[in-house]
Amino acid sequence: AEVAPGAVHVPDWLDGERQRALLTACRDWARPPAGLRTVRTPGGGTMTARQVCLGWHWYPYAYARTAVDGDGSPVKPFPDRLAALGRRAVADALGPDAVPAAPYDIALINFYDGDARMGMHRDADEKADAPVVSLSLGDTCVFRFGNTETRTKPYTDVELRSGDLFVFGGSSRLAYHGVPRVRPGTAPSWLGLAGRLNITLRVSGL
Ligand code: MD3
Ligand code: FE
Repeated sequence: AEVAPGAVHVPDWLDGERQRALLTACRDWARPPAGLRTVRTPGGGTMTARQVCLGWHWYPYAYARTAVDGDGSPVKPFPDRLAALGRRAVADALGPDAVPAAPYDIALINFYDGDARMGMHRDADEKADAPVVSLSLGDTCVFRFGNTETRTKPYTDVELRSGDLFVFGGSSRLAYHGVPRVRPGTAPSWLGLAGRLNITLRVSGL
Protein backbone atom coordinates (compact mmCIF):
# COMPACT_ATOMS: atom_id res chain seq x y z
CA ALA A 1 0.00 0.00 0.00
CA GLU A 2 1.30 3.46 -0.90
CA VAL A 3 0.90 5.63 2.23
CA ALA A 4 2.35 8.75 0.57
CA PRO A 5 4.25 9.37 -2.69
CA GLY A 6 7.26 7.03 -2.56
CA ALA A 7 6.27 5.52 0.83
CA VAL A 8 5.16 1.92 0.32
CA HIS A 9 4.12 -0.58 3.03
CA VAL A 10 4.42 -4.27 2.14
CA PRO A 11 2.89 -6.32 4.99
CA ASP A 12 4.35 -9.77 5.72
CA TRP A 13 7.25 -9.40 3.26
CA LEU A 14 9.60 -11.65 5.26
CA ASP A 15 8.47 -15.24 5.82
CA GLY A 16 8.90 -16.86 9.26
CA GLU A 17 12.18 -18.53 8.40
CA ARG A 18 13.74 -15.26 7.19
CA GLN A 19 12.43 -13.43 10.26
CA ARG A 20 14.06 -15.98 12.57
CA ALA A 21 17.34 -15.86 10.64
CA LEU A 22 17.40 -12.05 10.72
CA LEU A 23 16.65 -12.00 14.46
CA THR A 24 19.50 -14.44 15.16
CA ALA A 25 21.87 -12.25 13.14
CA CYS A 26 20.70 -9.07 14.93
CA ARG A 27 21.33 -10.66 18.34
CA ASP A 28 24.81 -11.52 17.17
CA TRP A 29 25.49 -8.00 15.87
CA ALA A 30 24.23 -6.56 19.18
CA ARG A 31 27.12 -8.18 21.08
CA PRO A 32 30.27 -6.17 21.89
CA PRO A 33 32.53 -4.82 20.50
CA ALA A 34 30.60 -1.95 18.83
CA GLY A 35 27.36 -3.62 20.00
CA LEU A 36 24.10 -2.27 21.35
CA ARG A 37 24.32 1.20 22.84
CA THR A 38 22.14 4.03 24.11
CA VAL A 39 22.05 7.13 21.91
CA ARG A 40 22.26 10.51 23.66
CA THR A 41 21.28 13.62 21.74
CA PRO A 42 23.24 16.89 22.05
CA GLY A 43 20.19 18.52 23.69
CA GLY A 44 20.51 16.15 26.68
CA GLY A 45 17.86 13.69 25.53
CA THR A 46 18.20 9.90 25.58
CA MET A 47 16.70 7.63 22.96
CA THR A 48 14.61 4.90 24.59
CA ALA A 49 15.22 2.44 21.77
CA ARG A 50 18.78 1.07 21.89
CA GLN A 51 20.76 0.78 18.67
CA VAL A 52 23.49 -1.11 16.88
CA CYS A 53 25.00 -0.05 13.53
CA LEU A 54 26.66 -1.97 10.69
CA GLY A 55 28.89 -0.43 8.02
CA TRP A 56 28.78 3.08 9.43
CA HIS A 57 28.12 4.18 13.01
CA TRP A 58 25.38 6.79 13.33
CA TYR A 59 25.60 9.32 16.14
CA PRO A 60 23.68 12.59 16.36
CA TYR A 61 24.02 13.90 13.66
CA ALA A 62 26.70 12.26 11.50
CA TYR A 63 28.30 8.93 10.55
CA ALA A 64 31.66 7.50 11.64
CA ARG A 65 33.62 4.26 11.14
CA THR A 66 33.99 3.68 14.88
CA ALA A 67 31.44 3.50 17.70
CA VAL A 68 32.34 7.03 18.80
CA ASP A 69 29.52 7.27 21.37
CA GLY A 70 29.86 3.58 22.35
CA ASP A 71 33.04 1.64 23.16
CA GLY A 72 35.10 3.29 20.39
CA SER A 73 35.58 0.01 18.49
CA PRO A 74 35.50 -0.23 14.68
CA VAL A 75 31.94 -0.70 13.45
CA LYS A 76 31.03 -4.21 12.28
CA PRO A 77 31.05 -4.72 8.49
CA PHE A 78 27.88 -4.37 6.44
CA PRO A 79 27.20 -7.86 5.01
CA ASP A 80 26.65 -8.36 1.26
CA ARG A 81 23.42 -10.25 1.94
CA LEU A 82 21.90 -7.11 3.51
CA ALA A 83 22.85 -5.13 0.39
CA ALA A 84 21.06 -7.75 -1.72
CA LEU A 85 18.05 -7.65 0.64
CA GLY A 86 17.91 -3.86 0.28
CA ARG A 87 17.90 -4.02 -3.53
CA ARG A 88 15.20 -6.69 -3.54
CA ALA A 89 13.08 -4.67 -1.08
CA VAL A 90 13.21 -1.53 -3.24
CA ALA A 91 12.48 -3.48 -6.43
CA ASP A 92 9.45 -5.18 -4.80
CA ALA A 93 8.05 -1.97 -3.27
CA LEU A 94 8.91 0.73 -5.83
CA GLY A 95 9.91 -1.19 -8.95
CA PRO A 96 13.28 -2.09 -10.52
CA ASP A 97 13.97 1.45 -11.76
CA ALA A 98 14.01 2.76 -8.17
CA VAL A 99 16.95 0.52 -7.11
CA PRO A 100 19.85 2.90 -6.40
CA ALA A 101 23.12 2.61 -8.35
CA ALA A 102 25.20 2.95 -5.18
CA PRO A 103 25.13 -0.08 -2.86
CA TYR A 104 23.32 -0.16 0.48
CA ASP A 105 26.12 0.20 3.06
CA ILE A 106 24.49 1.13 6.41
CA ALA A 107 22.19 -0.84 8.70
CA LEU A 108 20.76 0.81 11.82
CA ILE A 109 19.07 -1.71 14.10
CA ASN A 110 16.79 -0.35 16.84
CA PHE A 111 15.70 -2.54 19.79
CA TYR A 112 12.44 -1.46 21.52
CA ASP A 113 11.12 -2.75 24.82
CA GLY A 114 7.47 -2.19 25.76
CA ASP A 115 8.06 1.40 26.93
CA ALA A 116 10.35 2.51 24.13
CA ARG A 117 9.29 5.20 21.67
CA MET A 118 10.85 7.23 18.91
CA GLY A 119 9.98 10.90 18.65
CA MET A 120 9.14 12.58 15.36
CA HIS A 121 12.33 13.25 13.37
CA ARG A 122 13.77 13.33 9.87
CA ASP A 123 16.66 11.18 8.62
CA ALA A 124 18.88 13.72 6.90
CA ASP A 125 22.45 12.59 7.76
CA GLU A 126 22.91 10.44 4.63
CA LYS A 127 24.61 12.15 1.68
CA ALA A 128 22.62 10.10 -0.86
CA ASP A 129 18.91 10.30 -1.66
CA ALA A 130 18.43 6.53 -2.06
CA PRO A 131 15.24 5.09 -0.54
CA VAL A 132 15.40 3.91 3.10
CA VAL A 133 14.34 0.29 3.63
CA SER A 134 12.70 -0.59 6.98
CA LEU A 135 12.10 -4.14 8.25
CA SER A 136 10.17 -4.87 11.45
CA LEU A 137 10.46 -7.91 13.75
CA GLY A 138 8.62 -8.82 16.97
CA ASP A 139 5.93 -6.71 18.63
CA THR A 140 3.58 -4.60 16.53
CA CYS A 141 4.11 -0.84 16.76
CA VAL A 142 2.25 2.28 15.77
CA PHE A 143 4.38 3.98 13.14
CA ARG A 144 3.57 7.65 12.51
CA PHE A 145 4.30 8.97 9.04
CA GLY A 146 4.13 12.75 8.86
CA ASN A 147 4.92 15.51 6.41
CA THR A 148 8.10 17.24 5.28
CA GLU A 149 7.32 20.60 6.95
CA THR A 150 6.46 20.00 10.62
CA ARG A 151 6.65 17.39 13.41
CA THR A 152 2.90 17.71 13.87
CA LYS A 153 -0.26 17.02 11.85
CA PRO A 154 -1.06 16.03 9.21
CA TYR A 155 0.23 12.50 9.75
CA THR A 156 -0.89 8.93 9.08
CA ASP A 157 -0.62 6.16 11.70
CA VAL A 158 0.19 2.68 10.39
CA GLU A 159 0.59 -0.54 12.40
CA LEU A 160 3.88 -2.26 11.59
CA ARG A 161 3.97 -5.99 12.33
CA SER A 162 6.65 -8.64 12.41
CA GLY A 163 7.83 -9.32 8.85
CA ASP A 164 6.59 -6.04 7.38
CA LEU A 165 8.63 -4.03 4.88
CA PHE A 166 8.35 -0.27 4.47
CA VAL A 167 10.29 1.64 1.81
CA PHE A 168 10.68 5.43 1.87
CA GLY A 169 11.78 7.00 -1.39
CA GLY A 170 11.07 10.05 -3.48
CA SER A 171 9.44 12.95 -1.65
CA SER A 172 8.83 10.71 1.41
CA ARG A 173 12.55 10.30 2.04
CA LEU A 174 12.72 13.50 4.11
CA ALA A 175 9.33 13.25 5.83
CA TYR A 176 9.03 13.42 9.62
CA HIS A 177 8.26 10.06 11.21
CA GLY A 178 8.29 8.32 14.58
CA VAL A 179 7.08 5.43 16.71
CA PRO A 180 4.59 6.68 19.33
CA ARG A 181 4.00 3.23 20.83
CA VAL A 182 4.84 -0.45 20.84
CA ARG A 183 2.15 -3.04 21.62
CA PRO A 184 3.76 -5.42 24.15
CA GLY A 185 3.06 -9.12 23.78
CA THR A 186 2.00 -8.95 20.13
CA ALA A 187 5.10 -10.63 18.64
CA PRO A 188 4.44 -14.01 16.98
CA SER A 189 5.14 -16.70 19.59
CA TRP A 190 7.30 -18.73 17.17
CA LEU A 191 9.78 -15.84 16.84
CA GLY A 192 10.96 -15.83 20.45
CA LEU A 193 11.34 -12.06 20.75
CA ALA A 194 9.94 -9.97 23.62
CA GLY A 195 9.86 -6.44 22.22
CA ARG A 196 10.36 -4.98 18.79
CA LEU A 197 13.30 -4.65 16.49
CA ASN A 198 13.57 -2.46 13.38
CA ILE A 199 16.30 -2.68 10.77
CA THR A 200 16.81 0.21 8.36
CA LEU A 201 19.06 -0.15 5.32
CA ARG A 202 20.53 3.02 3.84
CA VAL A 203 23.01 4.32 1.28
CA SER A 204 25.57 6.58 3.00
CA GLY A 205 26.80 8.48 -0.06
CA LEU A 206 30.18 8.54 1.76
C1 MD3 B 1 10.91 7.54 6.75
N1 MD3 B 1 13.17 4.01 12.77
O1 MD3 B 1 15.79 4.33 12.25
S1 MD3 B 1 10.99 2.69 10.83
C2 MD3 B 1 15.05 5.30 12.09
O2 MD3 B 1 10.78 1.77 13.79
C3 MD3 B 1 13.61 5.19 12.37
O3 MD3 B 1 12.80 2.06 14.45
C4 MD3 B 1 11.83 3.78 13.18
O4 MD3 B 1 12.91 6.13 12.23
C5 MD3 B 1 11.79 2.43 13.83
O5 MD3 B 1 15.46 6.39 11.69
C6 MD3 B 1 10.84 3.91 12.10
C7 MD3 B 1 10.35 3.55 9.47
C8 MD3 B 1 11.27 4.58 8.87
C9 MD3 B 1 12.64 4.44 8.91
C10 MD3 B 1 13.44 5.36 8.23
C11 MD3 B 1 12.87 6.40 7.52
C12 MD3 B 1 10.70 5.60 8.19
C13 MD3 B 1 11.50 6.53 7.48
C14 MD3 B 1 13.66 7.32 6.78
C15 MD3 B 1 13.06 8.31 6.04
C16 MD3 B 1 11.69 8.43 6.04
FE1 FE C 1 14.03 7.68 11.17
